[in-house]
Amino acid sequence: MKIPKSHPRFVSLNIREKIVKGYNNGLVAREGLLAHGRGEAFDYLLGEKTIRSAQTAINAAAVTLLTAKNSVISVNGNIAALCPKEIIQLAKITKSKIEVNLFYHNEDRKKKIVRRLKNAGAKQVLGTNPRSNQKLTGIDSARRIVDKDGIFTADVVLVPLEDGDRTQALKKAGKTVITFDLNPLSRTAQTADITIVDNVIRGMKLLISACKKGKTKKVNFNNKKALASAISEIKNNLKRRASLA
Ligand code: PTJ
Repeated sequence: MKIPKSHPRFVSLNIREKIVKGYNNGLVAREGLLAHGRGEAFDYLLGEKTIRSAQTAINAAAVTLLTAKNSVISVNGNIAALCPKEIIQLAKITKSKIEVNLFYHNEDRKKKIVRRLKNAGAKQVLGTNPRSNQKLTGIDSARRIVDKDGIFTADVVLVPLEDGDRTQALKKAGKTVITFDLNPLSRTAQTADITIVDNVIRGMKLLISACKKGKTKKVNFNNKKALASAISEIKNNLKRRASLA
């Protein structure tokens, strides 16, 4: 559907169209549509803007990625549909590997995601060679299968829009976990080392800009505090609306 520019919800509806197109092209799981809706609701409550604590998290994530020994960007269907070009750009700047890892396991969808990433400029995409399979412990879903040259041996993993179980499994395996999650209350948000409470559509571009600055000096970052700020932001937005109602 072509959204008229004059529509007051033009930006949000356009992002939604990207997910719907991704679903129609076989990249996004049906459940990915629901996950997106949940994200939309939280984005609405956050005021559909990058809040200050998210920018602080982005700066911390940039330093962490730039100083990692072996960083990996994990890609699922939603991310492949929303920001494939940004994934490639970020991987190049931070010398990260790219690995496709799906929650709703489906080989055909995986192939389509790999093709999408390669069309967007990726040279190598891990997670497709069964001979490289390794299992993460402490997780039952298909997501426990990871690439021995990728997530399995990574020190830093960027897992945008992740489920809580795998974030916990990655933490147990000793990885530093960075995530994008619009829901500051989710288990992933609460478990990761650095949670960027922002829409990936906005946040990924800002993360690329922060990485381009090339700063490698560790920044003081406390994830619990950043999450508390995000929750306060939501509370204040609601209070403001409630007082006008
Ligand atoms: O492609 P697959 O099979 O790997 O499946 C991907 C999904 C996203 C369906 C799967 O990982 C899943 O079910 O995720 P959850 O548990 O629903 O978590 C997704 C989280 O991402 C939720 O907390 C949403 O609020 C959040 N979210 C959704 N859209 C965005 C987002 N966060 C940032 N930016 C978004 N655009």
